[in-house]
Amino acid sequence: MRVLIAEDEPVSRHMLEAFLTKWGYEVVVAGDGREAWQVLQQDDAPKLAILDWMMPGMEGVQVCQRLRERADHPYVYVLMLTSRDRKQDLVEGIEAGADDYLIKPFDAHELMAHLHAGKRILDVQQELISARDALRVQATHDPLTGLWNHAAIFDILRRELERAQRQRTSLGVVMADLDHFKQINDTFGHDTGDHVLIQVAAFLQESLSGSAFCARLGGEEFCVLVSDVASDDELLLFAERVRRGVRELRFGGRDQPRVTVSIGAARRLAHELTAREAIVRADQALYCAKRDGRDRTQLGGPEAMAVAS
Ligand code: GH3
Ligand code: MG
Ligand code: MG
Ligand code: MG
Repeated sequence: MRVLIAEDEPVSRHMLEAFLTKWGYEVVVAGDGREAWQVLQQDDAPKLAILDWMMPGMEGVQVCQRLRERADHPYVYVLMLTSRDRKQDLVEGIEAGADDYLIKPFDAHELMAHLHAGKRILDVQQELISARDALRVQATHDPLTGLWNHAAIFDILRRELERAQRQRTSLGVVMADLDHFKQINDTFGHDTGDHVLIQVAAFLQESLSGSAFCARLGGEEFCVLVSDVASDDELLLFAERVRRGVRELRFGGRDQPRVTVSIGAARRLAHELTAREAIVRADQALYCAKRDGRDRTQLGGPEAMAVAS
């Protein structure tokens, strides 16, 4: 674990550094408050800081105050060192956001115990953050394929539409539904069906450029959002690449299943459609692709009725 030591007094600083290094901590040293603040602003800054109260330039309390004013940064646990033992000073330190304090001079065991307490709190906090991140992933991703889920892709769609509007670009909405998928389950079993869904999802993800998002809407239906699509032809080209790619996928096994996909795609020009309208338009095109024989791409929209198969 990395620990910042900010102490202007050289003897005290060296002593702290020697103890912490001996106890297995990785130490970052600052000779005054400004230097400490610079270290704490870096990416991957230490999460535990020992700050001397009295330092030239910027005092430990001020560093602490600045730390607590920042939003969206990992929490830094602050152990304040002070030689002032007046009650009012300690209150001021804690009010500034210090988590703990030690009054100088202190002995090594005391310091060690306080560091352990800090580390314990940081560990608990890390567990909470990991649990929160895991919940966030669960809430926004499909567990089988790892793609975005239905709710998440609608949020992304709204965000991307706003961005497209600002930048006056257009956005492509691609709906893809596997053909006769029920037969795959019926013929090869549900596990093979799952395997096919996972492989199709992986293929979709591979086909995407950096500015595309892919979701499993449910069952055997997928949605891809493609940002900055210059023309209907470009969108059709992308959709066709997906359709042909799915057709060529091989899933292993002796009587290996083959699968095709029907695609409906719509391009949303700036100011033209709401999120719902863009989805409906792509969905209607998908319906037409199914109706007209499956394994084909249909472009939706009043002006574009291109079809490929
Ligand atoms: P169409 O070409 O008209 O789309 O026919 P289809 O058989 O693909 O469509 P239908 O809606 O009749 O059936 C979809 C099937 O997808 C039925 C359901 O059992 C299967 N399915 C849905 N979710 C899963 C899943 O998570 N795993 C597996 N293995 N199958 C699933
Ligand atoms: Mg000092
Ligand atoms: Mg289907
Ligand atoms: Mg379906």
